[in-house]
Amino acid sequence: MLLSLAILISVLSPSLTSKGKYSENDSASDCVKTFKSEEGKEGTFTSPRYPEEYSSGQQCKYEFIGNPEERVQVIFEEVQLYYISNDAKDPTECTSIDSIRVQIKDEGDLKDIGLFCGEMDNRQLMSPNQFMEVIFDSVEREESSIKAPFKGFKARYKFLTNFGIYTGIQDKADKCIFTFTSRQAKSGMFTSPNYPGDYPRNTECQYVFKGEMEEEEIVQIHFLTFSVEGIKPCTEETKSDSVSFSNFGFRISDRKMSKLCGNFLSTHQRTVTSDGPYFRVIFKSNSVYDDKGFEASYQFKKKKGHSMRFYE
Ligand SMILES: [Ca+2]
Repeated sequence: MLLSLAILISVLSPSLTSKGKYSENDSASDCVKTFKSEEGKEGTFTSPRYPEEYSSGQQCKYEFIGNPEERVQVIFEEVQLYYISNDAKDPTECTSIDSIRVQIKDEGDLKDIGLFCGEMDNRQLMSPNQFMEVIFDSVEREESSIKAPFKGFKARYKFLTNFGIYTGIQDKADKCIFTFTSRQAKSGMFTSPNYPGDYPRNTECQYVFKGEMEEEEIVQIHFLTFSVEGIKPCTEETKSDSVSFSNFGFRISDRKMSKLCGNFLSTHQRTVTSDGPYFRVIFKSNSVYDDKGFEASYQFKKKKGHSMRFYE
Protein backbone atom coordinates (compact mmCIF):
# COMPACT_ATOMS: atom_id res chain seq x y z
CA MET A 1 0.00 0.00 0.00
CA LEU A 2 2.72 2.44 0.98
CA LEU A 3 4.75 1.45 -2.02
CA SER A 4 1.88 1.99 -4.46
CA LEU A 5 1.19 5.38 -2.88
CA ALA A 6 4.82 6.33 -3.33
CA ILE A 7 4.66 5.30 -6.98
CA LEU A 8 1.49 7.31 -7.46
CA ILE A 9 3.11 10.39 -5.94
CA SER A 10 6.20 9.99 -8.07
CA VAL A 11 4.06 9.73 -11.21
CA LEU A 12 2.01 12.77 -10.30
CA SER A 13 4.92 14.98 -9.34
CA PRO A 14 8.13 13.90 -11.04
CA SER A 15 9.84 17.21 -10.23
CA LEU A 16 9.66 16.47 -6.51
CA THR A 17 11.14 13.03 -6.57
CA SER A 18 13.85 13.65 -9.14
CA LYS A 19 15.59 16.37 -7.18
CA GLY A 20 13.48 17.70 -4.38
CA LYS A 21 13.56 16.87 -0.70
CA TYR A 22 11.29 18.51 1.79
CA SER A 23 11.88 18.98 5.45
CA GLU A 24 9.04 18.32 7.88
CA ASN A 25 7.88 21.91 7.76
CA ASP A 26 8.00 22.36 4.02
CA SER A 27 4.97 20.89 2.37
CA ALA A 28 4.93 20.37 -1.37
CA SER A 29 2.19 22.93 -1.75
CA ASP A 30 4.53 25.62 -0.40
CA CYS A 31 7.12 24.81 -2.93
CA VAL A 32 5.47 23.85 -6.20
CA LYS A 33 2.83 26.34 -7.21
CA THR A 34 0.97 27.51 -10.27
CA PHE A 35 -0.40 31.02 -10.37
CA LYS A 36 -3.09 31.68 -12.93
CA SER A 37 -4.27 35.09 -14.02
CA GLU A 38 -7.91 34.05 -13.73
CA GLU A 39 -7.35 33.40 -10.00
CA GLY A 40 -5.76 36.77 -9.28
CA LYS A 41 -3.97 39.53 -11.18
CA GLU A 42 -1.25 39.94 -8.58
CA GLY A 43 0.15 38.48 -5.40
CA THR A 44 3.27 37.44 -3.56
CA PHE A 45 5.29 34.24 -3.39
CA THR A 46 8.25 33.27 -1.23
CA SER A 47 10.75 30.54 -0.58
CA PRO A 48 9.47 27.91 1.92
CA ARG A 49 9.25 29.18 5.52
CA TYR A 50 10.29 32.74 4.55
CA PRO A 51 11.57 34.77 6.44
CA GLU A 52 12.79 31.79 8.41
CA GLU A 53 15.76 29.89 7.07
CA TYR A 54 14.94 27.52 4.21
CA SER A 55 16.19 23.92 4.17
CA SER A 56 18.94 22.72 1.91
CA GLY A 57 18.46 20.19 -0.85
CA GLN A 58 15.16 21.21 -2.34
CA GLN A 59 13.88 22.49 -5.63
CA CYS A 60 10.82 24.71 -5.83
CA LYS A 61 8.95 25.66 -8.94
CA TYR A 62 6.57 28.59 -9.33
CA GLU A 63 4.71 28.71 -12.61
CA PHE A 64 2.79 31.72 -13.95
CA ILE A 65 0.10 31.44 -16.58
CA GLY A 66 -1.57 34.59 -17.85
CA ASN A 67 -4.29 35.22 -20.39
CA PRO A 68 -3.03 35.47 -24.02
CA GLU A 69 -2.91 39.28 -23.96
CA GLU A 70 -1.01 39.41 -20.68
CA ARG A 71 2.65 39.54 -19.69
CA VAL A 72 4.01 38.21 -16.42
CA GLN A 73 6.01 40.62 -14.29
CA VAL A 74 7.95 39.30 -11.29
CA ILE A 75 9.64 41.61 -8.80
CA PHE A 76 12.15 40.06 -6.38
CA GLU A 77 11.85 42.39 -3.42
CA GLU A 78 14.38 40.59 -1.26
CA VAL A 79 16.75 37.74 -2.05
CA GLN A 80 19.12 36.30 0.53
CA LEU A 81 20.47 32.90 -0.47
CA TYR A 82 23.24 30.79 1.00
CA TYR A 83 26.48 31.91 -0.62
CA ILE A 84 30.01 30.85 0.30
CA SER A 85 32.08 33.74 -0.98
CA ASN A 86 32.40 36.94 1.02
CA ASP A 87 30.64 39.24 -1.38
CA ALA A 88 27.15 37.82 -1.72
CA LYS A 89 25.95 41.12 -3.19
CA ASP A 90 28.18 40.72 -6.21
CA PRO A 91 28.23 37.00 -7.00
CA THR A 92 30.25 35.92 -9.99
CA GLU A 93 29.09 32.33 -10.41
CA CYS A 94 25.58 31.04 -9.74
CA THR A 95 25.88 27.42 -10.80
CA SER A 96 26.22 24.59 -8.22
CA ILE A 97 25.00 26.95 -5.51
CA ASP A 98 21.60 28.02 -4.19
CA SER A 99 19.97 29.97 -6.97
CA ILE A 100 16.85 31.41 -8.55
CA ARG A 101 16.34 30.74 -12.23
CA VAL A 102 13.76 32.69 -14.22
CA GLN A 103 12.57 31.09 -17.42
CA ILE A 104 10.33 32.09 -20.31
CA LYS A 105 8.85 30.14 -23.18
CA ASP A 106 10.17 30.99 -26.62
CA GLU A 107 8.50 29.01 -29.41
CA GLY A 108 7.85 26.15 -26.99
CA ASP A 109 11.37 26.03 -25.55
CA LEU A 110 12.22 27.13 -22.03
CA LYS A 111 14.89 29.85 -21.97
CA ASP A 112 16.63 31.46 -19.01
CA ILE A 113 16.23 35.20 -18.67
CA GLY A 114 17.88 35.33 -15.29
CA LEU A 115 19.99 33.24 -12.93
CA PHE A 116 20.52 34.83 -9.53
CA CYS A 117 22.35 33.87 -6.35
CA GLY A 118 23.68 35.53 -3.22
CA GLU A 119 21.82 38.68 -2.26
CA MET A 120 19.87 41.26 -4.25
CA ASP A 121 16.79 43.43 -3.98
CA ASN A 122 14.19 44.95 -6.26
CA ARG A 123 14.99 43.02 -9.39
CA GLN A 124 12.11 43.20 -11.88
CA LEU A 125 11.60 40.86 -14.86
CA MET A 126 8.94 40.50 -17.54
CA SER A 127 8.00 37.67 -19.87
CA PRO A 128 7.62 38.19 -23.64
CA ASN A 129 4.29 36.33 -23.52
CA GLN A 130 1.82 34.88 -21.02
CA PHE A 131 4.20 32.35 -19.38
CA MET A 132 6.95 32.53 -16.81
CA GLU A 133 8.61 30.05 -14.50
CA VAL A 134 10.74 30.62 -11.42
CA ILE A 135 12.89 27.76 -10.09
CA PHE A 136 14.42 27.99 -6.65
CA ASP A 137 17.23 25.51 -6.04
CA SER A 138 18.92 24.93 -2.72
CA VAL A 139 21.87 22.62 -2.89
CA GLU A 140 22.21 19.69 -0.49
CA ARG A 141 24.69 20.39 2.34
CA GLU A 142 25.52 19.60 5.93
CA GLU A 143 23.33 21.74 8.17
CA SER A 144 26.38 22.65 10.26
CA SER A 145 27.99 24.34 7.26
CA ILE A 146 25.41 27.11 7.40
CA LYS A 147 27.04 30.06 9.12
CA ALA A 148 24.15 32.46 9.31
CA PRO A 149 20.42 32.26 8.73
CA PHE A 150 19.42 32.82 5.14
CA LYS A 151 15.88 34.01 4.58
CA GLY A 152 15.43 32.87 1.01
CA PHE A 153 13.39 35.20 -1.14
CA LYS A 154 10.22 37.24 -1.28
CA ALA A 155 8.70 38.29 -4.60
CA ARG A 156 5.61 39.87 -6.12
CA TYR A 157 4.00 38.87 -9.38
CA LYS A 158 1.60 40.70 -11.68
CA PHE A 159 -0.26 39.79 -14.84
CA LEU A 160 -0.15 42.96 -16.93
CA THR A 161 -1.61 44.15 -20.21
CA ASN A 162 0.16 47.53 -20.09
CA PHE A 163 3.73 46.17 -20.51
CA GLY A 164 4.69 48.03 -17.34
CA ILE A 165 4.26 51.36 -19.12
CA TYR A 166 2.33 53.85 -17.02
CA THR A 167 2.02 57.00 -19.13
CA GLY A 168 0.19 57.79 -22.39
CA ILE A 169 -2.98 56.11 -23.60
CA GLN A 170 -2.69 52.48 -24.67
CA ASP A 171 -4.49 51.86 -27.97
CA LYS A 172 -5.41 48.24 -27.26
CA ALA A 173 -4.68 46.02 -24.29
CA ASP A 174 -2.61 43.49 -26.23
CA LYS A 175 -0.62 46.03 -28.25
CA CYS A 176 2.33 48.00 -26.99
CA ILE A 177 1.23 51.25 -28.62
CA PHE A 178 0.90 54.31 -26.40
CA THR A 179 -0.33 57.72 -27.58
CA PHE A 180 0.64 61.05 -26.08
CA THR A 181 -1.35 64.11 -27.19
CA SER A 182 -0.46 67.72 -26.63
CA ARG A 183 -4.08 68.36 -25.68
CA GLN A 184 -3.68 66.00 -22.74
CA ALA A 185 -0.27 67.07 -21.52
CA LYS A 186 2.33 69.45 -22.93
CA SER A 187 5.12 67.49 -21.31
CA GLY A 188 5.72 64.26 -19.46
CA MET A 189 7.74 61.08 -19.24
CA PHE A 190 7.74 57.68 -20.93
CA THR A 191 9.82 54.52 -20.53
CA SER A 192 10.69 51.25 -22.20
CA PRO A 193 8.52 48.27 -21.13
CA ASN A 194 9.11 46.98 -17.57
CA TYR A 195 11.42 49.89 -16.73
CA PRO A 196 13.51 50.07 -14.50
CA GLY A 197 13.69 46.28 -14.83
CA ASP A 198 15.06 44.63 -17.96
CA TYR A 199 12.79 44.99 -20.97
CA PRO A 200 11.05 41.81 -22.20
CA ARG A 201 12.33 39.96 -25.26
CA ASN A 202 10.63 39.92 -28.68
CA THR A 203 8.74 43.10 -27.94
CA GLU A 204 7.98 46.12 -30.07
CA CYS A 205 6.56 49.24 -28.46
CA GLN A 206 5.48 52.40 -30.21
CA TYR A 207 5.12 55.79 -28.57
CA VAL A 208 3.00 58.06 -30.76
CA PHE A 209 3.11 61.81 -30.23
CA LYS A 210 0.40 64.11 -31.55
CA GLY A 211 0.87 67.85 -31.31
CA GLU A 212 -1.60 70.57 -32.29
CA MET A 213 -1.66 71.09 -36.08
CA GLU A 214 -2.90 74.69 -35.93
CA GLU A 215 -0.28 75.63 -33.37
CA GLU A 216 2.43 74.15 -35.59
CA GLU A 217 3.66 72.15 -32.68
CA ILE A 218 6.64 69.85 -32.68
CA VAL A 219 7.74 67.41 -30.01
CA GLN A 220 11.12 67.15 -28.39
CA ILE A 221 12.26 63.87 -26.83
CA HIS A 222 15.06 63.81 -24.33
CA PHE A 223 16.63 60.57 -23.02
CA LEU A 224 17.45 60.75 -19.32
CA THR A 225 18.74 57.18 -19.20
CA PHE A 226 19.56 54.85 -22.10
CA SER A 227 20.75 51.22 -22.07
CA VAL A 228 19.61 49.24 -25.09
CA GLU A 229 21.53 46.07 -25.94
CA GLY A 230 23.20 46.29 -29.33
CA ILE A 231 25.98 47.56 -31.54
CA LYS A 232 25.90 50.05 -34.40
CA PRO A 233 24.21 50.32 -36.82
CA CYS A 234 21.67 48.79 -34.38
CA THR A 235 20.08 46.53 -37.00
CA GLU A 236 18.76 42.98 -36.90
CA GLU A 237 21.97 41.88 -38.67
CA THR A 238 24.00 43.01 -35.65
CA LYS A 239 21.50 41.22 -33.33
CA SER A 240 20.66 44.56 -31.79
CA ASP A 241 17.70 45.89 -29.93
CA SER A 242 16.98 49.45 -30.99
CA VAL A 243 15.12 52.70 -30.60
CA SER A 244 14.14 54.35 -33.87
CA PHE A 245 12.15 57.42 -34.84
CA SER A 246 9.70 58.40 -37.52
CA ASN A 247 7.95 61.53 -38.66
CA PHE A 248 5.53 59.37 -40.62
CA GLY A 249 2.56 57.12 -39.96
CA PHE A 250 2.48 53.38 -39.40
CA ARG A 251 4.77 51.14 -41.44
CA ILE A 252 6.60 53.93 -43.22
CA SER A 253 10.19 54.15 -42.09
CA ASP A 254 12.07 57.40 -41.74
CA ARG A 255 15.51 56.81 -43.18
CA LYS A 256 16.94 60.18 -42.27
CA MET A 257 16.63 59.45 -38.57
CA SER A 258 19.29 57.08 -37.24
CA LYS A 259 18.53 54.18 -34.91
CA LEU A 260 19.89 54.20 -31.40
CA CYS A 261 21.34 51.37 -29.30
CA GLY A 262 24.14 50.75 -26.80
CA ASN A 263 24.55 52.39 -23.43
CA PHE A 264 26.13 55.67 -24.33
CA LEU A 265 24.45 58.53 -26.14
CA SER A 266 26.20 61.74 -27.11
CA THR A 267 24.57 65.03 -26.07
CA HIS A 268 23.48 65.40 -29.66
CA GLN A 269 21.83 61.94 -29.68
CA ARG A 270 20.15 62.47 -26.34
CA THR A 271 17.67 65.02 -27.69
CA VAL A 272 15.52 64.20 -30.71
CA THR A 273 13.14 66.69 -32.32
CA SER A 274 10.27 66.02 -34.71
CA ASP A 275 9.70 67.85 -38.02
CA GLY A 276 6.03 68.38 -37.38
CA PRO A 277 3.18 67.64 -34.98
CA TYR A 278 3.24 63.86 -35.57
CA PHE A 279 6.10 61.72 -34.25
CA ARG A 280 6.75 58.11 -33.37
CA VAL A 281 9.39 56.48 -31.18
CA ILE A 282 9.77 52.75 -31.79
CA PHE A 283 11.45 50.41 -29.32
CA LYS A 284 12.27 46.92 -30.53
CA SER A 285 13.86 43.99 -28.69
CA ASN A 286 14.91 40.63 -30.15
CA SER A 287 15.08 37.12 -28.70
CA VAL A 288 18.56 37.35 -27.13
CA TYR A 289 20.15 39.53 -24.41
CA ASP A 290 18.34 42.15 -22.38
CA ASP A 291 19.05 45.50 -20.82
CA LYS A 292 17.33 48.18 -18.78
CA GLY A 293 16.00 50.25 -21.66
CA PHE A 294 15.32 53.95 -21.29
CA GLU A 295 13.53 56.71 -19.49
CA ALA A 296 12.71 59.78 -21.56
CA SER A 297 10.88 63.06 -21.26
CA TYR A 298 8.80 64.67 -24.00
CA GLN A 299 7.71 68.22 -24.54
CA PHE A 300 5.41 69.71 -27.14
CA LYS A 301 6.31 73.22 -28.24
CA LYS A 302 5.76 75.68 -31.05
CA LYS A 303 7.98 75.17 -34.05
CA LYS A 304 8.67 78.88 -34.40
CA GLY A 305 9.69 81.29 -31.68
CA HIS A 306 12.41 81.06 -29.09
CA SER A 307 13.37 77.62 -27.89
CA MET A 308 13.05 76.84 -24.22
CA ARG A 309 15.82 75.07 -22.40
CA PHE A 310 14.83 71.49 -22.00
CA TYR A 311 14.89 70.16 -18.48
CA GLU A 312 17.43 67.48 -17.64
CA1 LIG B 1 18.15 41.77 -27.16
